[in-house]
Amino acid sequence: MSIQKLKNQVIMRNEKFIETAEQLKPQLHETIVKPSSIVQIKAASEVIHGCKSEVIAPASSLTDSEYGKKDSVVLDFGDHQVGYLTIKIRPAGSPPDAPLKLKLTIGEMPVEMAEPFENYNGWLSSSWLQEETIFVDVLPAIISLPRRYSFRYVKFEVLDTSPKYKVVFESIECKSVTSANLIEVEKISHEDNELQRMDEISLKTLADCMQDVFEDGPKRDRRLWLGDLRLQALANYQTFGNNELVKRCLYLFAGVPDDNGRVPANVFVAPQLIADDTYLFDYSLFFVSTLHDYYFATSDVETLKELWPTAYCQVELALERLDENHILMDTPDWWSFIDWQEGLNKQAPSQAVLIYTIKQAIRLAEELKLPEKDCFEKQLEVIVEATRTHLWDQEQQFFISGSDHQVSWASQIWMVMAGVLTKEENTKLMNRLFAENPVVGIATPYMYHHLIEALIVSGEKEQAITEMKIYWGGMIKDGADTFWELYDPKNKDFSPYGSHLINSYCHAWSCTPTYLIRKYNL
Ligand code: RAM
Repeated sequence: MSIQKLKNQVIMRNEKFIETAEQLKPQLHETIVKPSSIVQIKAASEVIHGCKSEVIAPASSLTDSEYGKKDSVVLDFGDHQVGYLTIKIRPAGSPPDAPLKLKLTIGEMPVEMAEPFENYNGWLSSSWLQEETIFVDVLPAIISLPRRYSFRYVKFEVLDTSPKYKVVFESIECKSVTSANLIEVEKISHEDNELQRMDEISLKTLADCMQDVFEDGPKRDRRLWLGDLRLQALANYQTFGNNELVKRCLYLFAGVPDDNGRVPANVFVAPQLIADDTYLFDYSLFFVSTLHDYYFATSDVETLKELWPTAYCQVELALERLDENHILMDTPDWWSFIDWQEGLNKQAPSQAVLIYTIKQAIRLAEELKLPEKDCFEKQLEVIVEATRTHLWDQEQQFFISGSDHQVSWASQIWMVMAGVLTKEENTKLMNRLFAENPVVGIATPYMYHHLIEALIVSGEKEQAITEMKIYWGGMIKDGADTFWELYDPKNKDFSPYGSHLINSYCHAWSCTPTYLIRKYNL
C-alpha cells in the first residue's frame, strides 16, 4: 500500500491490486477498414439534428478527383469505427511549392460534418470534438494520425495547397481496435426483427467501448466509470464473456480508494492508473453490484475474497449518510448520479440503490460465510421500514424524494428494483407511473435500462418490449449504428452539456438491450 497525496484527495494505492489489473490487460484485435462511399450532408428537417448523409459515389472513385484550395469531401465508413486513420496523399500538377494545409473533421453523426465546431458553446471541453489541422511539407506522403478516433464520417477540407498544384487522396483507411471478440458471441435469430436489430447494435456498441478497459464512450469521456461498467459487465456476461476484462476493471477501482476506503466514480488508466476526484454515492455502491454480478457469473471465489473488503467498505460508508430516521441526507451538490434528468432529486432513488446493493452485499457475505451478513440483514430491515414510513406517500401512492416531496420516475423505478414493496404492489406502482406520468421523467438510456428492468421484474414483460421499441427502436429509426449516450424521443436535440455536438453516439450504458433480450428471453 502506498499513500498518494493529491490536491483534493488522499489515495491509498494498493500496488498488489494494481499489478493484478495490469496482468489482465487485454490484447486489442485490429481490423483494417476502408471507407465505403463519398457522401454529401444535406439539410433535412424531418430527421434528427436536421441533416442526413446521402451517398454520391463509391469511395473507390476518390482517386478520380484532384482537390485544391477550398475543396472538400466527406467519406462514410459505412459503420461506426474506433481506431487510427492513415491517409496516403500525392500531389497533382506542378511540383508542390508550398505545404499542404488540410483540415479533418471526424464524427459519429452527420451533424458533426454539418455544424462548424467553432459554434460549439457547451460546458464540456470543446477539445472532445474530433478535428485536426495538418501541414504536410513533403508530398507524396503517408500520414498516420496518432490519435484514436470514434467515428463513421471523415471530412477532408483542403485549406490550401498553392495555385500550382492540387492533391489526390490515394487511400484512406482505419485500423479499428477492440478487445471484444465477436466470434465468442452466440448468435441469436430472433423472430422479431426489431429486437434482432437491437441485439446486433447493442453488440456493436459494447464492442466499440471494449478497449483496454470498458470505456464509457470511445469519443467521450474515454474512461472507466463504475455506473457504466456495471451495465457493460451485465451485457458482457450474456455475449462476449470477456470476464477477465470485468475482473481487471474491478481491480482498477479497488486499487485506488481514498483514505476512507471509498472508490471513485471513475478512473483514468494513462499515463498510469489515476482515481478521478469525483465521488458519487450510487456509483461507489455499484462496486458491490459489479462484484456481485461478476461472482455469480464466474464463481471466482478468490476474487470475491480479495475484493470483499472494498465492497464491504462502500456499504459502510454509504450507511454513514443516513440520518436519525434512517433516510439518506439530501444536499444540493452532485452527491449521487442516478440520471441526467434536470431537477431530479436524488434522495429517494439513492435510498433505493442503497437497499438494492445491501441485498447484494448480503448474498456475497453469505457465500463467504461471514458474520457481516447478519449485521447487514438487521440494518436492511430498519432501512426498508424507514423507507416505507418516510418516503412512501400513502395519499399519492408514490415514493417521494427530498424536502419538496418530489415524485419522479427515477424514484419509483429504483424502489421497484430494490424490492421495497411486494411484487403485486410493484406492478400497481409501475402501472400508476405510466398512467399518471409525473413530470420529472427520464433523460438517459442508463435510466431507461432501469425502467425496462423494473417493468420486467414487476411482471410487465410485454410493456417492457413496447418501451424498448419506442426508445432504442427510435434510435435505430433515427439512424443509430451504435446506441447513443442520450436520447429523448420528444426532444431530439437534447444534451445535458449544452450541445448535441458533444454527445457521445456510441455509449456503453446504452448497450443493454442485448442483456435484456437474452437474460429475460424477450
Ligand atoms: C457522463 C458520462 C458517463 C457517466 C457520467 C456520470 O459524463 O456519460 O458515462 O457515467 O456522466
